[in-house]
Amino acid sequence: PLGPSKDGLRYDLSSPTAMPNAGGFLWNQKMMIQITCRGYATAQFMQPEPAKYAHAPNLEAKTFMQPEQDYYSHHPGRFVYIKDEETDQLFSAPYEPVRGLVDKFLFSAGKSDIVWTVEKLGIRVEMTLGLPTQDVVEMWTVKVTNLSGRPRKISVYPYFPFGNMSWMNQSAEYRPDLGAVVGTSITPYQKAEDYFKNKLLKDKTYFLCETPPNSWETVQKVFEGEGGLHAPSAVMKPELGGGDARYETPSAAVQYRETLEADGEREYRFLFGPALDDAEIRSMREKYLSKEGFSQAASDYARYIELGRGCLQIETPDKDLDNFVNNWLPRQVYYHGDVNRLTTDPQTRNYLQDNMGMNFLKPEVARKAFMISLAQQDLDGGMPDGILLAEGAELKYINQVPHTDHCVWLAVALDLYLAETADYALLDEQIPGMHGDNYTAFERFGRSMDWLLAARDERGLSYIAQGDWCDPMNMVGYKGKGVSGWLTLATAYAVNLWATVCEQQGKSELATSYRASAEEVNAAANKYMWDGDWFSRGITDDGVVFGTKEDKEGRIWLNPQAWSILSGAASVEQREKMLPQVDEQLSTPYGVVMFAPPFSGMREDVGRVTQKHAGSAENGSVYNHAAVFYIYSLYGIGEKDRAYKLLRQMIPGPTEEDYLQRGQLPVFIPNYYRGAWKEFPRTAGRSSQLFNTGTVSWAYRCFVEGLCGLRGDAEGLCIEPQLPSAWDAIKVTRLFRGATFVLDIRRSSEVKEVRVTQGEKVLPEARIRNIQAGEIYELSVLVPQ
Ligand code: CEZ
Repeated sequence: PLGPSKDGLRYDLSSPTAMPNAGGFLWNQKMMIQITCRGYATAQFMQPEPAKYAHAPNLEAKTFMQPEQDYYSHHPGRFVYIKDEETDQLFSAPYEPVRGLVDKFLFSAGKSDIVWTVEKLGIRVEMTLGLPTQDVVEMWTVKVTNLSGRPRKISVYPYFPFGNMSWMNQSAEYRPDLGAVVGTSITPYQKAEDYFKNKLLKDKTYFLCETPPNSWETVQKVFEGEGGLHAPSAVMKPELGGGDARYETPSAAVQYRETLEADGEREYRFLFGPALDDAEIRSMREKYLSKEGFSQAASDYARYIELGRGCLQIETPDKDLDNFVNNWLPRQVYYHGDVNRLTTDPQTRNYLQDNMGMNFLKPEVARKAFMISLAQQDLDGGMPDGILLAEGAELKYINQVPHTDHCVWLAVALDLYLAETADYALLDEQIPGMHGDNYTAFERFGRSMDWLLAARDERGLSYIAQGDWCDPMNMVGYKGKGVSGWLTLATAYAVNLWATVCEQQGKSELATSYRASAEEVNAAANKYMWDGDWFSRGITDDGVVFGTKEDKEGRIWLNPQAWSILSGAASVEQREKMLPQVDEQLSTPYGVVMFAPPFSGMREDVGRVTQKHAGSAENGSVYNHAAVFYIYSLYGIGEKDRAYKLLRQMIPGPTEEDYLQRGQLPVFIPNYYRGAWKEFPRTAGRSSQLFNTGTVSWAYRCFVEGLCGLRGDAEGLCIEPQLPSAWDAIKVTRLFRGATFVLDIRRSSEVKEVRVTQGEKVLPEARIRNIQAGEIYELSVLVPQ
């Protein structure tokens, strides 16, 4: 029921029931909308804190975006009912709320729009959702076509519920002067000072109609009546009642009564979004609500999305993979780097890693992210839990809980930034801090490494406080003693990366000293965390080592293994023991799980992670961020088959069975697929559908630097492709420092190491120096068998 469109630019799903939660998402710098194939939607906009303009019908808690978001019949969504005026038969597009069998269904996720085509009762409904590039509004086109070959009398009813806008004050009415249903509300608050903050919030929701409707209803309950959403009472009457919502749940429902010729069609345009006042609604109408306005906005938006096309095009034996890597993965990387998950205080590790992806798209954005983060460094060299991005922003949710890993990501992100850009001048930037100190970027990076090295106990192991990369591992060290095995290894890795930068900067004494420190950290990890066949995950406040053979649950964790490879703590012999254990204990058909077996209940000396449902999120799911660290580490040691297998498993498909089990289209990588493959096979593999994830910058990096083997350094581009054994050849186009590299890569028994030929000339080494921006480098590359 699904596949890419012919040009590969869209993904189509032809069943509304096979993968009910599958959908797509669109965003701009001020908003995002995720919408399912059946029409349920979750949208948010920034003002500057995230807010909604279409709500649940009950009181909602404010929270960050959740995985496995569930949908219910009254979930916010965007729907169109069609009624045959001669027979009273009814259906709805895209599929909800009527849920009737339709004759034809097509959900099509594009990079810059989402389109549905639904046919029933001889009528075709096409719905298109687009966004403008700058403003917060949904742009909807609804086209209705008579396919029945005879004249028809029908009514078309767009139904856009507003939900429970506010418990303090909410209402709605149809405004003929604006041509819109306008919902009005007051964002609830209690503290007097909040009144002044809230005054400028966009508390109105509007549904603007280009064509004036024949009738309307704004009271949700009246629209629905006793018929229920399957057959709303108001729709069963000749006209909608024209009611105003007076402290009643508001909604926009409008009616167009149409007499269609045998092949007649009608096209309607609507705008749906938030506004401060009437003037704003009026100006949105003027700006966008016309055929020209829509098509201008659509082409502008397509151009904006194109800016995120990335630096890599591949042609491999796996066409589905190519489609994902060439079209969708860079798009998701772009989303992360361009909007920072629509929060004003992204977690520091997320902010740095999301921007890390921008190195491949717009390195100047990654550079700016360093400047912004380093300016918020604590006076002791540590990093805060979140980076404040807007005036008046505050650290919220998880950012009020002390985590100890944030400095790690500075070195990791810097490593890639320098590899892509060789912009060592960044290090000389003077960065005045928000707490009054003033250092160069070089000094600030160094101080963050010193902070990591200092935040260790007498054994040389890194304190975990209330969490490390694993947010909910909050009770290993909350009493102040517990340590993280992963963070210890990550510290060694970060410090090693930093030593390389010091070396490059001609500071060899510093480099030597950081290398020595990293070695010391690795030695401590080996002394206390090596469990015979793998590295353990940590030691609790009470001195209990966990993630060991003795554990029935949480026996082996992926992160310490991955990062022991990255940090160099694991010797070749140790790796030879670890990797088969990972294969055996952690692999599933949907990727490698973060640890196993999952916890079945609270372990008070590990924490909240053990309370999550077994196999969901951090409790032993295929948590893709952890999986991708491992994949990246495997490429680092030439484990190309293991690496590729896992990388491929990160993407839904290509078999139908796999798609149905995951329930997701291959247009993004979710933060996790359910694990607990042995315990709960029925749900294993199910996608979280959450497209916010630190995974994507690393996944893209794995394709660029790992699979294609095209990594930059101070002088140029190194070429060391790592094709999986099953492949004989690939073609790659890689943009790098303004030049274009076109590579024909083949496996050959004639070479013992990578051989690069440019024109007739065999290059002395597998590396291009003195890269000229604007040049096209056509290279043939032979890799050994
Ligand atoms: O949040 C992510 C964080 O955004 O979890 C990762 C962490 O590294 C990311 O920075 C691993 O823990 O329970 C929680 O509080 C978790 O923190 C989750 O909410 C998780 C979400 O699934 C969001 O992606």
